[in-house]
Amino acid sequence: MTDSPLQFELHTTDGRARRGKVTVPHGSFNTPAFMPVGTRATVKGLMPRDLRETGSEICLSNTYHLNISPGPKIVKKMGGLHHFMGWDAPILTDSGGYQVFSLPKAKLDEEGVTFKFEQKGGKKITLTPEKSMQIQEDLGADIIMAFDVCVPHPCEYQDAREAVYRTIRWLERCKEAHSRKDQALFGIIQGSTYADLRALSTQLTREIDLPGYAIGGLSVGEGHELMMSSIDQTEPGMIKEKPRYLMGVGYPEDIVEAVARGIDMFDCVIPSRYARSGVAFTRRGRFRVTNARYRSDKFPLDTNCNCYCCRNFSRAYLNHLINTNEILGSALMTLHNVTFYQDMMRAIRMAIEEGSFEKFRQAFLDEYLSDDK
Ligand code: PRF
Ligand code: ZN
Repeated sequence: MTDSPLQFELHTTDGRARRGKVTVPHGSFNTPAFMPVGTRATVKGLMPRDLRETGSEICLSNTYHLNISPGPKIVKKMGGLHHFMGWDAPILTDSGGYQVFSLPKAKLDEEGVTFKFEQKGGKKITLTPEKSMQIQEDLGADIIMAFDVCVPHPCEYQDAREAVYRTIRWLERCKEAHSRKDQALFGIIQGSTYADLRALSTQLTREIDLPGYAIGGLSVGEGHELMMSSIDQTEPGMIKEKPRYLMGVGYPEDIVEAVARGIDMFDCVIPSRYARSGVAFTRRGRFRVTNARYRSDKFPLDTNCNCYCCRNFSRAYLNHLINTNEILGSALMTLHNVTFYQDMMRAIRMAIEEGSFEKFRQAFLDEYLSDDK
């Protein structure tokens, strides 16, 4: 036994793809792993028992949103995030950095980020590395993220370079401020799409000893090819024995290609957000169930899927529910899409175990990206 809050076992590799297992205080999850996003301590539309049924072993929540409501002190008083939301398995919280940067009026300096919060009467809130650590300690997730600077795309070289150095200075402050021994702090690599900045950020980040590392700053509008080349400029410099997390990614094709490049963990709102607008993911690609052509379609969303939604309901019923804004429509669509993502992750893990990941990758992408639905 060690006193580290996180254990990573790398079971097998197949090319650059890795099959492993992460163990944290609230349990284990198999990697490559997909983490559904529960922004406000709920994956919208799913009860925790449903979320479990999708095959999800870990979920993500957000410091920024939980800081606004209900506030970290209330979550702490209610026994921590796991108890509060009724999810007893691993949880990761993001630091709030990324969410704050997408606000139009956020002001950034060396200390942190200040923004006006409209709903609280224009009250000013400042998030700093220390504040983010304090909030994340109160929330009590198993894995917490460093407070970083994520630049938009495209970004001037000098600005991206400054963000790399500031992210490192902030990471040092995060590590210094973080005191809970039962939480694993991950550092975040930045560097926009500049090869030398990615290499620099990777090197500077790995010099700070941490239980895991993330690739940030991608999936900000750069597109699939630039995302993949940026991973290629980052992954070779990352520590082999520790988990690698690609933040905010992505579409199924992004995930498969990133696994091929050595990524172990993913999170994204895509399956749940698309579900609520009536978009279903299947092995043959995605489709919009609200389309008139499904109005009397008796088939399930996906004939290959064994989720509660696909076992019991037709596309016609989902077409009706989503088109009339019934909340059950969102719930069933979300259940299906998250199940689809988790089935894909399981297939990925099995292929790596069997040494047939390359074959899986070709077959999956051929079918998924084919035009015939
Ligand atoms: N930093 C943090 N969270 C994130 C990102 C990042 O760069 C991304 C990248 N798009 C998603 N979530 N802290
Ligand atoms: Zn289904």
